[in-house]
Amino acid sequence: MQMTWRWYGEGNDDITLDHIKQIPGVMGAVWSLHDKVAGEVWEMDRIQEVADQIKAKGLSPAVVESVNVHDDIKIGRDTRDAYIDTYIDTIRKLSKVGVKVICYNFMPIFDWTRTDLYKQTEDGSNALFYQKDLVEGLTAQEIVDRILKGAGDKTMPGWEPERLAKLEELFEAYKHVTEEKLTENLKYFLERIIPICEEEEVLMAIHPDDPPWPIFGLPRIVRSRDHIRKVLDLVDSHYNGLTLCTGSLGPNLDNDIPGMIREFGDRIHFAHIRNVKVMDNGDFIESSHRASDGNVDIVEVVKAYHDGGFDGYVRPDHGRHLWGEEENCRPGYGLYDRAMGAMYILGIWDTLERKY
Ligand SMILES: [Mn+2]
Repeated sequence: MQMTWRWYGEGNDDITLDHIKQIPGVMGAVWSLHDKVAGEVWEMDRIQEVADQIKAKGLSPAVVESVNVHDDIKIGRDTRDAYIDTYIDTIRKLSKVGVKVICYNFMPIFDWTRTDLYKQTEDGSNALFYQKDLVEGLTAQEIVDRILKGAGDKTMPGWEPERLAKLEELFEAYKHVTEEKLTENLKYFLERIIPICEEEEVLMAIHPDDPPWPIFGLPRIVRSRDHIRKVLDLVDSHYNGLTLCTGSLGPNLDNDIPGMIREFGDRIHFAHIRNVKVMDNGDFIESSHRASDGNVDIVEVVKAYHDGGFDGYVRPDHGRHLWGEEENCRPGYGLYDRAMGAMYILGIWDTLERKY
């Protein structure tokens, strides 16, 4: 298991590469060109610049999260081929600087969705929260306004104001995109990019839908064991793989996450590990990584990876905001709780490594 840390880039993240280096066990920075919207060309000099910054600190730039997929590809419009060509161009360029894994998602319109970005908890910390009846009661526009307002001046991947300004238009375009159609469009995309990934030795790792159920009538196709099996079978290549995110799959208590880790094994190229506490009414909050603090048994998760000899990349996904850091950090991406999460994961792993 190779521990990494998501980094938003120079001047775009209060947590610097120097901070990241001091977290025990972290060997890589998970990065992206965060100013790029889906479908935009990634210039080689910009890619080189960030990869060099990361390497200069002795860290690996092997994982990129994300290269976002343009809506036209997900909708299946005629214009998709040109956007796929651009995607392929980015894969080839990333390969040149040592990128081994690209994390992406195939969620229509919305990326991760929450109702509160800084929900107060009993111990005084705060965390990302999802109130089920609120999502069911509000319009998509109201949720967008709520999230963008909560984020203040911070940009958030998946929540680009420029794109979401055209919400009505986007919903109209997705009107006829059923779960089957979205799956077909993913297959079309994968059939074109996976041969290039094989050539360039870049592993694709699709991220599950968050939360793991359809919202606002939009289809979601990566949210259970059966969905994931289907996606991996669309193109049966090692390069068509998975980012297994325990926090995204976790709010559906029917998802047997350690079971999925054992089943999907070497098709998991990137492990996102975090915990969620699910309430009786279906609401959930992001909790500390500790197994007893939430509904995801993180000890079992790490043991499943260990039993399978997992040598891929992992990161503590989100964390709570502690000790006032929410003033300066992106929602879910504070320093303290994620650093403790990394240590908790490594603590379990190191214990399993011992032969008592
Ligand atoms: Mn995740």
